[in-house]
Amino acid sequence: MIKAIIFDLDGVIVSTDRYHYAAWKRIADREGIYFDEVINHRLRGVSRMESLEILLERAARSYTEEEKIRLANDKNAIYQQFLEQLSPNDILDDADQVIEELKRRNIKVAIGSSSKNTKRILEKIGLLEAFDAIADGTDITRSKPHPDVFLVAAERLGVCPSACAVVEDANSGIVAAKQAGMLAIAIGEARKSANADMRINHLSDLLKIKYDTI
Ligand code: B16
Ligand code: MG
Repeated sequence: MIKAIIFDLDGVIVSTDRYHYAAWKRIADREGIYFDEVINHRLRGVSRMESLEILLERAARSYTEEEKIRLANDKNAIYQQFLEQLSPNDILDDADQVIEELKRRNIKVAIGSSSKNTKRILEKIGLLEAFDAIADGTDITRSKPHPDVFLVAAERLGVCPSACAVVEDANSGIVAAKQAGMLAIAIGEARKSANADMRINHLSDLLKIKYDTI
């Protein structure tokens, strides 16, 4: 029986993915490294430093650890400038209403995001208080596809992993959910993932699932 739903943030609750892309693209252009939206797809759900390693696969030279940290910090500064524009209008797919209705039905709700900017983003879109628990990039050292962030979320909710479902837009997150022993519900891009247990088109589809029979 499913008692809790853990939501990915980037690409599920809010479209910060376009800001990640724009910020990485600026770094890549500055360094003369080829980068496009297809490569960007591989960055979904993975940590900032791992994202940088993917971007540097196309680099003509190698970078020292110090240089890598500087590039990652520069990217984050650009990304954080974009985040300033966020408002409750950026909430995707009536996520706020779906979350409230799930809570009304006694389903616990949490965020499980690889981002270290999670709380800043939730504050900007007015959802910082909406969740029963938040687990993010500041809680873990291994990002998705490792299960760690979802296991932290389950522990904070006080719900055992097998009673949790995860809603994800990235294959890395779907794999992480399965590694955590959770039900993996795919939305958006992740619907292509062979690892998903269920596929939905809209967040409101979450209200049609009979959680007490799963
Ligand atoms: P930050 P999610 C992930 O968020 C993003 O999908 C990924 O592109 C990003 O690199 C990662 O957060 C780290 O973000 O640089 O803000 O710490 O999909 O797990 O909500
Ligand atoms: Mg995501």
